[in-house]
Amino acid sequence: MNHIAPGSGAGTPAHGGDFDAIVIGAGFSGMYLLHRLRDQLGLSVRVLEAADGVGGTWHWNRYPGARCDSESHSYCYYFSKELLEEWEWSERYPTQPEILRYLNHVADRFDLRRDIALNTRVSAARFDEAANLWQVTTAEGRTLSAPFLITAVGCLSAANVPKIPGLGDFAGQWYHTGEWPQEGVDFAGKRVGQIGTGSTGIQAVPVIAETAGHLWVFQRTANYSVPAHNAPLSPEAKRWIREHREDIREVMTTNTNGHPFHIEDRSALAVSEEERQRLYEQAWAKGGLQFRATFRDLLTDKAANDTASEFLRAKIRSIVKDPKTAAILSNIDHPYATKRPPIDSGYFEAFNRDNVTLVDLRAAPIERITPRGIKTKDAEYPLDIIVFATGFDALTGPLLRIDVRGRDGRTLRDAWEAGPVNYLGLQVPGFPNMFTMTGPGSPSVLCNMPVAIEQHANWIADCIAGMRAKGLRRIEARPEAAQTWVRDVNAAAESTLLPEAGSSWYLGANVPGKPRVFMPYAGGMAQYRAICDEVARKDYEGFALSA
Ligand code: N01
Repeated sequence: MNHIAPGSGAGTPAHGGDFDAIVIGAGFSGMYLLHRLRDQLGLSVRVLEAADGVGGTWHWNRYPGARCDSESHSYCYYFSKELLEEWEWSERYPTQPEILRYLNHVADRFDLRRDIALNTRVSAARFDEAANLWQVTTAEGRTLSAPFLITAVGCLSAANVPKIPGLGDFAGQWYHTGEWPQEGVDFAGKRVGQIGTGSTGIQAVPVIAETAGHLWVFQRTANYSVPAHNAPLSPEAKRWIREHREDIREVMTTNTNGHPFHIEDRSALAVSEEERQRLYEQAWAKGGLQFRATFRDLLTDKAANDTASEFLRAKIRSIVKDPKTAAILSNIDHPYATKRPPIDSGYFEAFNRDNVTLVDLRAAPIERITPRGIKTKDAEYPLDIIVFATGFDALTGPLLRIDVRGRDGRTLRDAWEAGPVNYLGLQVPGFPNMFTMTGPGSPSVLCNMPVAIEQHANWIADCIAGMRAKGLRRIEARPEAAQTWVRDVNAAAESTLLPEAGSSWYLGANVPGKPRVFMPYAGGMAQYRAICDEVARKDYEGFALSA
């Protein structure tokens, strides 16, 4: 069956387009949107997906050690009671293969595949104002149309391979973690160089080290990490999760971060030194992202944050046996959690292995890649394989690599030249009927993603349903509402320590030439949800609606 063509029996919708809605991307976002729009609103929908399978992030990120840093019972859909009841996670943090199995199960369970066109990369999308239709063009040159376009392209899906001179001459193999070959990579006995020590790199190092002949880890910015303490879920844990689903959902949907825990309502500075250390040790022993929640002011008060940062630096020094390596790993230039805090399974311990060496790029930057390996200012490292754990052109990158044109042919690249401008992270002025799922300006990456995704998909679906009920055909963010929102997004970031991490991808700092703007909304998911609900209640205040 040709999944690009309208489904049989669909007929031509009254608006003249091929479908009622086109969704770009079949990850967590696109799949839930399809279910919401098709099965609950009765719309004809086509999802266009570049990969040869569903899963988005979890299709592409197959690098060694890939697993989610959210706990499994929170990293899933909550919209369906039946789905929740029939799926059981096996470990505290789900591996990439297990998440991909889950998403494939969802695709089958809700019969989604028949409306998903795989191997279909969208290259351009243009709004035809007279027809009130988005014309969406694929890389193969086919064009489809629909009044609504929803981008569900992911926040971290445009791989960032740094332009290091000489890469084309490298005689070995190289891979980016976010575009990992499906057949895997054999590191056995190989000389491997890994560039990057973010969440991905920190997951990959201990696993690559298990089989590599030697692994050189090229570190530019040192990073904190807290142990994940992953383990299989015990029968008791599984039962507890089963019996507390509603409580878990309640916590996840009412707190600031979408995770199944609350941030403790106490200041790090209001307890004695002894008590503080006891609480940090307790959080360290528990492990995971919850470490951030030990005190309420870790992200708002530098002095409070210093106590956590110093605790974690001391942990690195106590784990890593070679004092020089420990010093480079713990020489961290930003407050804890102002970059996305990684969690790990034996990352710092890996540097105690004979076959792992840390290379300090702050002391001797990479000059070029040679046919033999990586050359820094000090030395050349002969390598068989280079792993780029160098992250992504986050949030705006996945949207801007599509040639999106709104009213009057204006490009999104133009509209966002100085950084993303939108209203609620949902719509860009000048781009009517286009919604951006978990785009910049929404909590997205600062929230447990499935929670952010369900909130956005529900809001968008309710909005479209409301429009149809009233016979409205067009919705567009007002420029003044977007300007105010951009100010609010900036103000929310400024009220935290988050902008203090100069090299953060939240700021776009990892991509040369990208505007330095704090992109996600840092005011918290609970507040954001309330704002979105209020806007809807006030007949979509800040949006222009027309028939
Ligand atoms: O990417 P990153 P990531 N030369 O941008 C370095 C999510 N995630 O893929 O900091 C040398 O964080 C760069 O150095 P610096 C999660 O949201 C989720 O690790 O720019 N080094 C940094 O060390 C995460 O935050 C899970 O100085 C260069 C690294 O590469 C996001 O994905 C798991 C360089 C990039 O770190 C991105 O994480 C994993 C250069 N030219 C990831 N360019 C889950 O659990 C870059 N670097 C769901």
